[in-house]
Amino acid sequence: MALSLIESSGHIVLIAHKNPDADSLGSACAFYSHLLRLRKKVTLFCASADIDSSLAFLPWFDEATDRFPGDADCMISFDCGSYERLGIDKALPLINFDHHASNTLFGTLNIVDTAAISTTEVVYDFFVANGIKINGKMALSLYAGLIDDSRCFSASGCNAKTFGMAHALIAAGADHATCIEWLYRRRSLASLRVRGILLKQMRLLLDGRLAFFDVRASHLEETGASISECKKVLDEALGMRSVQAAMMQIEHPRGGVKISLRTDGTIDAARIMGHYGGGGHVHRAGTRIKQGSWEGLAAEMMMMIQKEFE
Ligand SMILES: [Mn+2]
Repeated sequence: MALSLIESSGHIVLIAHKNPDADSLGSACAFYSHLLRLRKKVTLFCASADIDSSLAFLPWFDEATDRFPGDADCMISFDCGSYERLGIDKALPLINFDHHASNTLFGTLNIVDTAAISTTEVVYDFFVANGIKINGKMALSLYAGLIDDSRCFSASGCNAKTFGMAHALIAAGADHATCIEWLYRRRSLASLRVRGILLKQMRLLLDGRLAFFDVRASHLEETGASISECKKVLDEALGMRSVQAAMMQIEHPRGGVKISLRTDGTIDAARIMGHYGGGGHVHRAGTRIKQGSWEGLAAEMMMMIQKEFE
Protein backbone atom coordinates (compact mmCIF):
# COMPACT_ATOMS: atom_id res chain seq x y z
CA MET A 1 0.00 0.00 0.00
CA ALA A 2 2.63 2.49 1.09
CA LEU A 3 4.95 1.37 -1.69
CA SER A 4 2.29 1.87 -4.37
CA LEU A 5 1.35 5.30 -3.03
CA ILE A 6 5.01 6.32 -3.17
CA GLU A 7 5.40 4.77 -6.60
CA SER A 8 2.43 6.67 -8.04
CA SER A 9 3.49 10.04 -6.58
CA GLY A 10 5.60 12.57 -8.44
CA HIS A 11 6.56 15.01 -5.69
CA ILE A 12 6.73 13.69 -2.14
CA VAL A 13 7.04 15.92 0.94
CA LEU A 14 8.83 14.39 3.92
CA ILE A 15 7.71 16.02 7.16
CA ALA A 16 9.65 16.25 10.41
CA HIS A 17 7.66 17.58 13.37
CA LYS A 18 7.94 21.09 14.75
CA ASN A 19 11.20 21.59 16.67
CA PRO A 20 12.45 18.27 15.30
CA ASP A 21 14.69 15.88 17.20
CA ALA A 22 17.17 13.38 15.79
CA ASP A 23 14.44 10.73 15.54
CA SER A 24 12.05 12.78 13.44
CA LEU A 25 14.62 14.46 11.20
CA GLY A 26 16.79 11.32 11.00
CA SER A 27 13.81 9.25 9.78
CA ALA A 28 13.00 11.89 7.16
CA CYS A 29 16.65 12.07 6.02
CA ALA A 30 16.83 8.30 5.59
CA PHE A 31 13.71 8.42 3.45
CA TYR A 32 15.12 11.37 1.50
CA SER A 33 18.06 9.23 0.33
CA HIS A 34 15.72 6.38 -0.55
CA LEU A 35 13.40 8.58 -2.63
CA LEU A 36 16.29 10.27 -4.47
CA ARG A 37 17.44 6.80 -5.46
CA LEU A 38 13.95 6.20 -6.88
CA ARG A 39 14.43 9.48 -8.82
CA LYS A 40 11.50 11.11 -7.08
CA LYS A 41 11.15 14.83 -6.54
CA VAL A 42 11.47 15.24 -2.76
CA THR A 43 11.04 18.12 -0.31
CA LEU A 44 12.20 17.88 3.29
CA PHE A 45 9.72 20.03 5.18
CA CYS A 46 9.74 21.24 8.76
CA ALA A 47 7.39 23.95 10.01
CA SER A 48 10.11 25.31 12.35
CA ALA A 49 12.39 27.78 10.63
CA ASP A 50 15.23 27.25 13.12
CA ILE A 51 16.26 23.63 13.46
CA ASP A 52 18.54 22.71 16.36
CA SER A 53 22.12 22.98 15.05
CA SER A 54 23.10 19.82 16.95
CA LEU A 55 21.38 17.97 14.08
CA ALA A 56 23.55 19.55 11.38
CA PHE A 57 25.50 16.30 10.98
CA LEU A 58 22.45 14.63 9.43
CA PRO A 59 23.00 14.18 5.68
CA TRP A 60 20.15 16.33 4.29
CA PHE A 61 20.01 18.89 7.08
CA ASP A 62 20.65 21.81 4.72
CA GLU A 63 17.79 20.74 2.45
CA ALA A 64 15.15 21.29 5.14
CA THR A 65 12.71 24.08 4.37
CA ASP A 66 9.71 25.63 6.11
CA ARG A 67 8.06 26.40 2.77
CA PHE A 68 5.55 23.81 1.65
CA PRO A 69 5.74 23.18 -2.12
CA GLY A 70 2.70 23.91 -4.28
CA ASP A 71 2.94 20.89 -6.58
CA ALA A 72 3.27 18.09 -3.99
CA ASP A 73 1.01 15.06 -4.33
CA CYS A 74 1.91 12.98 -1.29
CA MET A 75 3.25 13.55 2.26
CA ILE A 76 5.05 11.29 4.71
CA SER A 77 5.30 12.33 8.36
CA PHE A 78 7.82 10.99 10.85
CA ASP A 79 7.58 10.80 14.64
CA CYS A 80 4.41 12.89 14.80
CA GLY A 81 1.90 11.65 17.39
CA SER A 82 -0.86 13.92 16.12
CA TYR A 83 -1.64 15.88 12.95
CA GLU A 84 -1.09 19.10 14.88
CA ARG A 85 2.62 18.22 15.20
CA LEU A 86 3.05 18.58 11.41
CA GLY A 87 2.41 22.33 11.63
CA ILE A 88 0.48 22.41 8.34
CA ASP A 89 -3.02 21.90 7.04
CA LYS A 90 -2.95 20.16 3.65
CA ALA A 91 -5.42 17.77 2.11
CA LEU A 92 -2.95 15.33 0.53
CA PRO A 93 -2.53 11.57 0.94
CA LEU A 94 -0.38 11.03 4.01
CA ILE A 95 1.74 8.16 5.27
CA ASN A 96 2.25 8.37 9.04
CA PHE A 97 5.41 6.66 10.37
CA ASP A 98 5.53 6.76 14.15
CA HIS A 99 6.02 4.97 17.47
CA HIS A 100 4.06 7.16 19.96
CA ALA A 101 1.53 5.29 22.07
CA SER A 102 -0.67 8.38 21.77
CA ASN A 103 -0.64 8.39 17.93
CA THR A 104 -4.08 9.38 16.66
CA LEU A 105 -3.71 7.44 13.36
CA PHE A 106 -4.30 10.61 11.34
CA GLY A 107 -2.70 9.32 8.14
CA THR A 108 -4.20 7.85 5.00
CA LEU A 109 -1.83 5.00 5.82
CA ASN A 110 -0.52 4.54 9.34
CA ILE A 111 2.71 2.65 9.91
CA VAL A 112 2.78 2.92 13.68
CA ASP A 113 4.59 0.52 15.99
CA THR A 114 4.24 1.57 19.62
CA ALA A 115 6.70 -1.14 20.70
CA ALA A 116 9.49 0.46 18.65
CA ILE A 117 12.00 2.48 20.64
CA SER A 118 12.28 5.10 17.89
CA THR A 119 10.53 6.06 14.66
CA THR A 120 13.82 5.24 12.92
CA GLU A 121 13.22 1.65 14.07
CA VAL A 122 9.81 1.70 12.34
CA VAL A 123 11.42 3.07 9.17
CA TYR A 124 14.26 0.55 9.42
CA ASP A 125 11.75 -2.32 9.71
CA PHE A 126 9.90 -0.91 6.68
CA PHE A 127 13.11 -0.83 4.61
CA VAL A 128 14.09 -4.37 5.67
CA ALA A 129 10.60 -5.79 5.06
CA ASN A 130 10.53 -4.30 1.56
CA GLY A 131 14.06 -5.28 0.58
CA ILE A 132 15.20 -1.64 0.43
CA LYS A 133 18.99 -1.39 0.68
CA ILE A 134 20.26 0.89 3.45
CA ASN A 135 23.25 2.95 2.31
CA GLY A 136 25.70 4.85 4.54
CA LYS A 137 23.70 8.10 4.66
CA MET A 138 20.50 6.22 5.51
CA ALA A 139 22.31 4.17 8.17
CA LEU A 140 23.70 7.29 9.89
CA SER A 141 20.28 8.98 9.82
CA LEU A 142 18.51 5.96 11.28
CA TYR A 143 21.23 5.40 13.88
CA ALA A 144 20.98 9.02 15.07
CA GLY A 145 17.29 8.54 15.88
CA LEU A 146 18.03 5.26 17.63
CA ILE A 147 20.75 6.82 19.78
CA ASP A 148 18.61 9.80 20.70
CA ASP A 149 15.33 8.07 21.49
CA SER A 150 17.01 5.23 23.39
CA ARG A 151 18.88 7.89 25.43
CA CYS A 152 22.10 6.40 24.14
CA PHE A 153 20.93 2.82 24.81
CA SER A 154 19.98 3.59 28.41
CA ALA A 155 16.17 3.64 28.08
CA SER A 156 14.27 0.76 29.61
CA GLY A 157 12.82 -0.30 26.25
CA CYS A 158 16.23 -1.32 24.88
CA ASN A 159 16.25 -4.97 23.94
CA ALA A 160 17.97 -7.46 21.67
CA LYS A 161 16.20 -5.95 18.65
CA THR A 162 17.58 -2.48 19.48
CA PHE A 163 21.13 -3.79 19.52
CA GLY A 164 20.49 -5.92 16.45
CA MET A 165 19.44 -2.80 14.57
CA ALA A 166 22.46 -0.89 15.92
CA HIS A 167 24.72 -3.69 14.69
CA ALA A 168 23.16 -3.70 11.22
CA LEU A 169 23.32 0.10 10.88
CA ILE A 170 26.95 0.34 11.94
CA ALA A 171 27.76 -2.44 9.50
CA ALA A 172 25.94 -0.40 6.81
CA GLY A 173 28.10 2.66 7.49
CA ALA A 174 26.63 4.58 10.44
CA ASP A 175 29.40 6.26 12.39
CA HIS A 176 28.79 5.78 16.12
CA ALA A 177 31.44 8.32 17.14
CA THR A 178 29.88 11.07 14.98
CA CYS A 179 26.45 10.55 16.53
CA ILE A 180 27.82 10.51 20.08
CA GLU A 181 29.90 13.63 19.47
CA TRP A 182 27.01 15.67 18.00
CA LEU A 183 24.15 14.39 20.11
CA TYR A 184 25.84 13.82 23.47
CA ARG A 185 29.30 15.19 23.98
CA ARG A 186 28.92 18.68 22.58
CA ARG A 187 27.58 21.21 25.04
CA SER A 188 27.02 24.88 24.44
CA LEU A 189 28.01 27.38 27.10
CA ALA A 190 24.33 28.35 27.29
CA SER A 191 23.26 24.80 28.07
CA LEU A 192 25.85 24.46 30.87
CA ARG A 193 24.84 27.81 32.36
CA VAL A 194 21.13 26.99 32.33
CA ARG A 195 21.82 23.52 33.77
CA GLY A 196 23.52 25.11 36.77
CA ILE A 197 20.62 27.47 37.40
CA LEU A 198 17.94 24.84 36.97
CA LEU A 199 19.58 22.18 39.15
CA LYS A 200 20.06 24.74 41.88
CA GLN A 201 16.40 25.76 41.73
CA MET A 202 14.99 22.23 41.39
CA ARG A 203 12.29 21.41 43.94
CA LEU A 204 11.68 17.93 45.26
CA LEU A 205 7.99 17.32 45.97
CA LEU A 206 5.68 14.46 46.93
CA ASP A 207 8.17 12.88 49.35
CA GLY A 208 10.98 13.29 46.85
CA ARG A 209 9.17 11.31 44.15
CA LEU A 210 8.66 14.34 41.89
CA ALA A 211 11.37 16.75 40.78
CA PHE A 212 9.96 20.06 39.58
CA PHE A 213 11.59 22.76 37.48
CA ASP A 214 10.11 26.18 36.80
CA VAL A 215 11.79 27.76 33.76
CA ARG A 216 11.07 31.42 33.21
CA ALA A 217 11.58 33.36 29.99
CA SER A 218 14.25 35.31 31.89
CA HIS A 219 16.29 32.10 32.34
CA LEU A 220 16.31 31.60 28.58
CA GLU A 221 17.19 35.24 27.91
CA GLU A 222 19.90 35.38 30.54
CA THR A 223 21.70 32.22 29.37
CA GLY A 224 20.75 32.06 25.70
CA ALA A 225 19.71 28.43 26.19
CA SER A 226 17.02 26.77 24.08
CA ILE A 227 14.06 24.89 25.50
CA SER A 228 15.54 21.55 24.42
CA GLU A 229 18.74 22.41 26.29
CA CYS A 230 16.71 23.08 29.44
CA LYS A 231 14.93 19.74 29.16
CA LYS A 232 18.17 17.77 29.42
CA VAL A 233 18.20 18.24 33.22
CA LEU A 234 14.99 16.20 33.48
CA ASP A 235 16.88 12.98 32.81
CA GLU A 236 19.51 13.93 35.37
CA ALA A 237 16.83 14.50 38.01
CA LEU A 238 15.38 11.07 37.27
CA GLY A 239 18.76 9.60 38.17
CA MET A 240 18.07 10.27 41.85
CA ARG A 241 16.88 7.16 43.63
CA SER A 242 13.72 8.64 45.11
CA VAL A 243 12.63 10.44 41.93
CA GLN A 244 10.01 8.68 39.80
CA ALA A 245 8.86 11.66 37.77
CA ALA A 246 10.43 14.93 36.69
CA MET A 247 8.32 17.80 35.46
CA MET A 248 9.32 21.07 33.84
CA GLN A 249 7.13 24.10 33.31
CA ILE A 250 8.61 26.44 30.71
CA GLU A 251 7.34 29.94 30.13
CA HIS A 252 7.40 30.02 26.33
CA PRO A 253 9.08 33.08 24.76
CA ARG A 254 6.17 33.30 22.29
CA GLY A 255 3.51 33.10 24.99
CA GLY A 256 1.82 30.36 26.94
CA VAL A 257 3.58 27.54 28.71
CA LYS A 258 5.21 24.27 27.75
CA ILE A 259 5.07 21.31 30.11
CA SER A 260 7.48 18.38 29.89
CA LEU A 261 7.10 15.27 31.98
CA ARG A 262 9.56 12.38 32.29
CA THR A 263 8.93 9.29 34.37
CA ASP A 264 10.67 6.05 35.28
CA GLY A 265 7.60 4.15 34.06
CA THR A 266 5.82 4.04 37.45
CA ILE A 267 3.21 6.40 36.02
CA ASP A 268 2.21 7.07 32.42
CA ALA A 269 3.44 10.49 31.25
CA ALA A 270 1.46 10.34 27.98
CA ARG A 271 -1.81 9.73 29.83
CA ILE A 272 -1.28 12.70 32.14
CA MET A 273 -0.28 15.04 29.30
CA GLY A 274 -3.21 13.68 27.28
CA HIS A 275 -5.54 15.47 29.71
CA TYR A 276 -3.99 18.73 28.52
CA GLY A 277 -4.03 18.15 24.79
CA GLY A 278 -0.52 16.71 24.69
CA GLY A 279 0.95 13.29 24.14
CA GLY A 280 4.09 11.22 23.98
CA HIS A 281 5.26 8.03 25.61
CA VAL A 282 5.00 6.36 29.03
CA HIS A 283 8.44 7.70 29.95
CA ARG A 284 8.21 11.16 28.42
CA ALA A 285 5.45 13.37 27.20
CA GLY A 286 4.58 17.00 26.93
CA THR A 287 2.08 19.62 25.99
CA ARG A 288 1.89 23.30 25.18
CA ILE A 289 -0.83 25.50 26.60
CA LYS A 290 -1.06 28.55 24.39
CA GLN A 291 -3.73 30.68 25.96
CA GLY A 292 -5.42 31.34 29.23
CA SER A 293 -4.11 31.33 32.71
CA TRP A 294 -1.56 28.65 33.41
CA GLU A 295 -0.47 29.85 36.83
CA GLY A 296 -2.31 27.11 38.69
CA LEU A 297 -1.64 24.48 36.07
CA ALA A 298 1.52 22.95 37.55
CA ALA A 299 -0.20 22.57 40.93
CA GLU A 300 -3.14 20.84 39.24
CA MET A 301 -0.84 18.46 37.37
CA MET A 302 1.04 17.69 40.57
CA MET A 303 -2.25 16.69 42.20
CA MET A 304 -2.88 14.37 39.28
CA ILE A 305 0.61 12.90 39.56
CA GLN A 306 0.10 12.40 43.30
CA LYS A 307 -3.13 10.49 42.58
CA GLU A 308 -1.33 8.33 40.03
CA PHE A 309 1.33 7.49 42.60
CA GLU A 310 -1.28 6.23 45.07
MN1 LIG B 1 10.66 9.40 18.56
